[in-house]
Amino acid sequence: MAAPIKVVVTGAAGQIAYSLLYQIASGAVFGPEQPVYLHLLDIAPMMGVLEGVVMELADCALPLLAGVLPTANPEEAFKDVVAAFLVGAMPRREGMERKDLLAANVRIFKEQGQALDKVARKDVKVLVVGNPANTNALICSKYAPSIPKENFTAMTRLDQNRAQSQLAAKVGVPVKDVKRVIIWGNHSSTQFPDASNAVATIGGAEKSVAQVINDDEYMKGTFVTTVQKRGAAVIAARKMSSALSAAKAASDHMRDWFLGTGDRWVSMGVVSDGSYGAPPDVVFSFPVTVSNGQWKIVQGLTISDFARQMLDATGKELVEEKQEALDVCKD
Ligand code: NAX
Repeated sequence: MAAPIKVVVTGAAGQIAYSLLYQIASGAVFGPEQPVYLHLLDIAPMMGVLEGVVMELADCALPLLAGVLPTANPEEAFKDVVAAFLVGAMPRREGMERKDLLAANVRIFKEQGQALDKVARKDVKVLVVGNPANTNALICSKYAPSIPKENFTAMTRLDQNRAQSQLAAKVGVPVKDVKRVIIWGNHSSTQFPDASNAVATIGGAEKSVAQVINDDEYMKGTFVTTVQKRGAAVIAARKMSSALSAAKAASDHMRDWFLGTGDRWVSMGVVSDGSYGAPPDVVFSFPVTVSNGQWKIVQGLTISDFARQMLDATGKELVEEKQEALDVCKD
């Protein structure tokens, strides 16, 4: 069996981590042959709760779990990790807008960027889940200049999974049979869930989802708004934000980044190079493929006038968020 790898989860006493830790420690992310040593970071007042999580992990008797380090010290938490799940942040509550969260959370990611820069491996792969995820990932990267910016990503996989599931239900096929759904832009209500390239396997043949559904109003209207507002719908129903599905999406994202996608497209927030007219130097969600641990933006897709408007709107929001975040960091 391989030597254990060190993996950090921040916000380890929180609700997403409660589902995520089991997935990592049971082999769902790094594979069934890869032991993991878990570093669990949370804030000092949560150390008692975190102790309970550590007890439960022990009680799971997981063969791949080589050890656990609970800590409130970012430098201890980030030391020598190959993968970082940055989940810890203040969650959005019912009726709260993302902008309210930005100031509070951006400071956390500035500090964590600085700590990563100091003690993490230079090849660490960082996934930011804590909101506003795209802008937090950008700030984290900016404060960790010794780590390549390609190593900082933000999670839009939950949005992709939500979109895929909506289309599968609409077309009437299992979710695994829907492919090439794209989330563009920000993980926020301006995100653009784009089904124009999506295909579904129906009766053994791949068909265009747009042609099968044949309802432009659904594709540009109901589908888009349902995915954009799904997080708010879960909060309204559960009185808490998405956790089980968020943890699953984080696992999917990191697994695909480490183990590759083949020719499957997945959506990831990555530092924009200006592809598809997106603003450069913001963390923008694109369709990517991954091989040998490196993601690559899928190129050559046609952008309709409708898509152009949607991409521009979400890009504009990211540029504004970036400016707000940089102003907060100056204080
Ligand atoms: P919880 O409030 O249950 O847990 C957050 C944990 O983070 C708490 O234990 C808290 O003490 C800890 N924390 C706060 N500051 C910290 C710091 N400086 N260092 C380490 N830990 C710290 O929230 P949860 O439901 O787990 O959500 C976590 C984050 O994920 C939130 O920001 C939430 O908005 C975000 N989400 C992002 C999603 C995405 O698709 N990108 C979807 C789900 C979720 O809404």
